[in-house]
Amino acid sequence: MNKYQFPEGFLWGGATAANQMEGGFKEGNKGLNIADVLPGGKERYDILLNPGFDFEINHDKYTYPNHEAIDFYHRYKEDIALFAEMGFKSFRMSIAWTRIFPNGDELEANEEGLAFYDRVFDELHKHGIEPVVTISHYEMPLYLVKEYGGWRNRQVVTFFERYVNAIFNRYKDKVKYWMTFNEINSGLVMPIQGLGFSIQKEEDKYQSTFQAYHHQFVASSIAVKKCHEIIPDSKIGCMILFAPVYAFDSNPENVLYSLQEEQLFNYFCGDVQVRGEYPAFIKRYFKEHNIKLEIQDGDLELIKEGTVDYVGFSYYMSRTEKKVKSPEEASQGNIIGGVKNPFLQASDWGWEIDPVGLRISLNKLYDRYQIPLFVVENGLGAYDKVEEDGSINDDYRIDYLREHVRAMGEAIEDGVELMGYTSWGCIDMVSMSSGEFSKRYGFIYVDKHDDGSGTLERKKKKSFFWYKDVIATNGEKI
Ligand code: BGP
Repeated sequence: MNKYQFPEGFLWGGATAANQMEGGFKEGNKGLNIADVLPGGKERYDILLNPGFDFEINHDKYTYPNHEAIDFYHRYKEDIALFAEMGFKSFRMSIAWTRIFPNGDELEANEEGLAFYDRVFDELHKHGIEPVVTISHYEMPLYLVKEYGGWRNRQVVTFFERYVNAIFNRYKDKVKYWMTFNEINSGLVMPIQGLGFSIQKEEDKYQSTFQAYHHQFVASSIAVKKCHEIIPDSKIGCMILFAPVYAFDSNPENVLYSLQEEQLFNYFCGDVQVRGEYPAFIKRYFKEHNIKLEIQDGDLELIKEGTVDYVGFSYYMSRTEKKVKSPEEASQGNIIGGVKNPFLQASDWGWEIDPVGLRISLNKLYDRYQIPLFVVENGLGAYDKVEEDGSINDDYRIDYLREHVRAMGEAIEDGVELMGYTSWGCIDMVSMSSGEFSKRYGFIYVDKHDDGSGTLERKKKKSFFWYKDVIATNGEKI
């Protein structure tokens, strides 16, 4: 068995998002955000993928698991101590924009929100853990969604600039690793979370989507430039949902279709954020979909100047494509679609498990961009069982993670420059796509259930001890 050589200083750790773990949804003057109005359970998935959501809370019909989540807001010390016990070198988290600017368009930042993250960063540093912070992780202020139409509206760029100014200035001595928008390309299929709006009936979805993207690219470049100015020793990356696209077979039509899907979904946003310009292939797409971007003077220069230092990406699955497919062939749970891959097994939620796909992704991304990569999400959502003696024997999760760590080791051998690995959901929390607690990813079990019951007590799973060894040996013992 190969022993892998992970670089010295490799950022092993875990990843989370404020809206899925903090709870305290109205504490410390926090305003409501998109995640606060998304219901728990299977309905959430339909809402995310279909047009016409009204962004209202309806307690008669739904539950809202993100409101309390796993209460990291009050329990962060205990949780960070557990991460430290596993030996985390880094911890990926996000700042909830609405803790800092409750509505989003205020002129002054909310001191209570700023102070909360000071406490969290201080606690991480006390344990020698480097924070890796996502600036916007599916938690746009609800007020900006309702009053301004989300990222469709150019004014939001100004509000975002105010937000990044506030956090860069406040945390310049505490946070050196940043990322702009979580899974920025996901807005192509889930505009609610990524772009802050739901497509309306009469709306031209292509025009709105890509105009909103243009605003986000401008905002991302502003953030990158400001980050470099205010925190010169920082690194700021983009964050892409990467699912490599395979052609179902060698029919050239299917190969071409897969290439086009890969360009649009996997590369479009990264090309703008890493290379600093709109890629050639998108011009034809814009023409065919009658998309005419409003670009202000100076935007393209700004995009050219504000390119990222590294590519952060999430990796859960690959995607297999065919130009013409019947409903029976469709993959069951893959968010981005595609057809079933006969060589792969799927998770309980239908996500196809493909560790080799991670090695392929790392090679593809590095070949294309030649800047450092960072796997900032990867993991297995599964049902866990607490045994009578209190143990949780999640060997399936260990198997999954081991194969993905191997794939990274191989990619490093292939020559890929990889900064770190923060596996998703290092502690159980609310699922993004289904709003369930029962879709668990953690090394740490949280006693909280889909019906809202549970003590919130934390327990170490078997994978906790496995990951501790992986980190202690810098990936040699997996
Ligand atoms: C990514 C998101 C995360 C997340 C993860 C797992 O797409 O960035 O927020 O939760 O996927 O997805 P889920 O929670 O739906 O299983």
